[in-house]
Amino acid sequence: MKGIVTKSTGSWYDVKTENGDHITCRIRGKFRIKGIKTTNPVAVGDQVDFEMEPEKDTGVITHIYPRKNYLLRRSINLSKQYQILAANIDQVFVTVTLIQPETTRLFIDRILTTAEAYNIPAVILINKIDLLNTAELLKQKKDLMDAYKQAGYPVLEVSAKTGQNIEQLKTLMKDKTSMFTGHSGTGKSSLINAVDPALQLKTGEISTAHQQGKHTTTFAEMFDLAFGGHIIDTPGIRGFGVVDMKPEELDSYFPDIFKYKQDCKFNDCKHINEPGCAVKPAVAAGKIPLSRYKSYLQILEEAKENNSPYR
Ligand SMILES: Nc1nc2c(ncn2[C@@H]2O[C@H](COP(=O)(O)OP(=O)(O)O)[C@@H](O)[C@H]2O)c(=O)[nH]1
Ligand SMILES: [Mg+2]
Ligand SMILES: [Zn+2]
Repeated sequence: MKGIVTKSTGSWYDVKTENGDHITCRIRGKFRIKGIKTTNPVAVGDQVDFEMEPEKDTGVITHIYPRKNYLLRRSINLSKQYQILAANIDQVFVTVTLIQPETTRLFIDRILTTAEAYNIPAVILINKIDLLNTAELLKQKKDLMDAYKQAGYPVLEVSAKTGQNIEQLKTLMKDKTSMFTGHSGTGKSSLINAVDPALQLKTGEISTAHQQGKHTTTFAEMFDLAFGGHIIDTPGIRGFGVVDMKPEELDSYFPDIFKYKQDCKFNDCKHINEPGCAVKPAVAAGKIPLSRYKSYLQILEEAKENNSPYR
């Protein structure tokens, strides 16, 4: 039988069948991903085959279908091993706010490069637009929207509080598997509740920093959306996976910068001060948002120092 993994505890997996039944399954034998060591062979979002165990109501996973993408995080104790957080993600919503709290461009760009590295399409959600009541804040919102649209990302302004554009958000989410990421307090849980009130996620929790600091073993969980589609929640997990960025590949995770690379004189151009660079003139001409280029330089420095905050 075929199904999709909706929850994992490390040893047991909840598998939802095509007709909607949930079967508790375990795995038999070894599954490996080429090139990386993982502590969990099966993750939420995996498409699997399973067989029922004789005279039991539990199953055994016998096959994992190839993943179109997956998110990793470093394993809790074993530094060279990874945990697969989730697989087969259609899109990640990067929830940003201009105030309460302020989300920086650098933070957004870190998530976007990570999403690019994992091959997960990203959408920028500007939440709490009901709070933008001054000309200055409205201008900041416009600048943000313009920059990311120019960089090639879909941008939607919303308010979980007033319900503004929540229907558009539902349209984007319909029949897809989505994740939400962004600073604590930006309204991720509120937005998920706004699109599907049946989910009733807790909002306004003070902070999960304590929990995160302890590296508690948390697993992702997948929920059905009443209007069609799924949401993957990763409670207590900070950030959005890990990537070891290599300086020479970083520009490939900035699609707006990468577009110009073919015109750089040197094919290993890092777009800092090299002669014949096509990226810097494009920034100067306003074809690449300056904030994106600044983020690129900052993340490049970190990648060079090999102390990337993605770790
Ligand atoms: N004014 C306003 N407040 C919001 C909005 N969305 C969420 N909030 C509030 O922001 C706080 C954090 O929301 P929450 O959903 O818990 O954020 P999360 O940490 O990203 O899941 C809560 O007090 C929410 O009521 C919004 O669109 N407008
Ligand atoms: Mg939350
Ligand atoms: Zn260049």
